[in-house]
Amino acid sequence: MPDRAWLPAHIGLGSNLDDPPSQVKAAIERLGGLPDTLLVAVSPLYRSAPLGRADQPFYVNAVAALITRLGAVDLLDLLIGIETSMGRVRDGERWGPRVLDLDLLVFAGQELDQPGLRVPHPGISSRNFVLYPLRDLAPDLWVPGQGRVAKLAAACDRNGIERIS
Ligand code: A4P
Ligand code: MG
Repeated sequence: MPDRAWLPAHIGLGSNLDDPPSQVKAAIERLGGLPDTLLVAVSPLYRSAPLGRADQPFYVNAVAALITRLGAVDLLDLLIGIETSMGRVRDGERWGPRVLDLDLLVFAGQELDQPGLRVPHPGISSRNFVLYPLRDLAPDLWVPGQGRVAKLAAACDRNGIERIS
């Protein structure tokens, strides 16, 4: 059987508990250790106002670019494993505070909509904390069904975000 192809994937990282910059940096190291996967690039870190409940700390966000021979489902399973191993507790609250959130933003130009996995990640086009770091890495990336990253980033709200590294 031929080897599986290496495919590009972009991962969004977010944290707003327990020293968020350290959480994001530790998660980036874990991404670099995933099987059948190479970490290609990491964006600067951004500090961003919370989307969702306002009475939670600001977030630190970043984006990592990978190439991988894993499929999207296996990759997401491993991302959820990293979240859990780094102490993420799921209490059922959507958009609540978390030590680490890893979102599979874009995967090899694919559009997937299945239980537990939607790609591109549904929130991309309205979120500056995703689009700004993604633009730093891949301004020409095409987000299926939404458009080119640089154009999406230019169109989204500039408030509540600053680059911190
Ligand atoms: N899931 C489906 N598709 C994906 C995908 N492409 N990537 C499923 C990751 N997960 C995906 O996620 C719920 C379920 O989504 C998972 O079981 C997975 O199978 P979750 O992480 O448990 O819950 P959540 O993160 O609270 O919900 P959701 O809707 O994914 O929220 P988001 O979109 O991740 O937003 N404000 C700032 N400033 N910065 C942030 O990073 N993040 C959030 C969470 C809210 N506010 C924020 C930030
Ligand atoms: Mg999430």
